[in-house]
Amino acid sequence: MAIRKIITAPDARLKQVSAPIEKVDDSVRALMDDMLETMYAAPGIGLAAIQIGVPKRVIVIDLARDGEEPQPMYFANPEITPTTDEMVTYEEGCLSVPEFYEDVERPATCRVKFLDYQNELREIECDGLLATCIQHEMDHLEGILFVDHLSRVKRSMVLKKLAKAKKLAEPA
Ligand code: GNR
Ligand code: NI
Repeated sequence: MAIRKIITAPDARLKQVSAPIEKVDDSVRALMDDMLETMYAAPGIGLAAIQIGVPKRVIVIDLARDGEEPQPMYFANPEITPTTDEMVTYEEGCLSVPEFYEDVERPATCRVKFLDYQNELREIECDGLLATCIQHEMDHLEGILFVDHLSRVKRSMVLKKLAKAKKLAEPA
C-alpha cells in the first residue's frame, strides 16, 4: 500500500468524468487499498479515485470516529438513486478544496448499487452522514466539486484563493 498525492483545485483533472471499471480485480483492490491509506493519512472520511489522479469510478469511505474500529467501505461503479424529497444541509469539506467548509444541501437518503471489494453486486440504503458523503464522492466521479453547488461568487472566491496559494507554493 502507498500514500498517494491528493490533487487540489483548481486542476483540470478534477473535472474529468471517471470511467467505469470492468470488474473489481487485484489491480482495482490495490487502488482501493492505496486510496484508503491516503484517505486515513489526510485524514478524511471519503475519497474518489480521481482525487489521486485515477479517472476510474472507485470510491472509499470510512465514517468511524477517532478511537473506533475502522469501518472501510469500498464502492466501484456506484449508481445512486435518491429515496426521498427531503433535503438536508451539511457543512462539507473536501480534501481537494483544502481549508474551506460550506453548507451544501442534498437529498437526505439514497440507495446505492455498487460492486464491493469482492466484486459482489450490492445495494444499500444510506442516510445521515453516509448519504451526504456518498453523494459528495459520486459528484467527484462526474467531475463535480462541492463548491460547484455554491453561488458563483463563493466558488470563484475559493478557487482564486487556491490558485494563488498554488502559485506561491510552486511558482511556474
Ligand atoms: O473528509 C471529508 N469530509 C467530508 C465532510 C462533509 C461532507 C463530505 C466530506 S468528504 C471529505 C473527503 C473528500 O474530499 N472526499 O471526496
Ligand atoms: Ni471531496
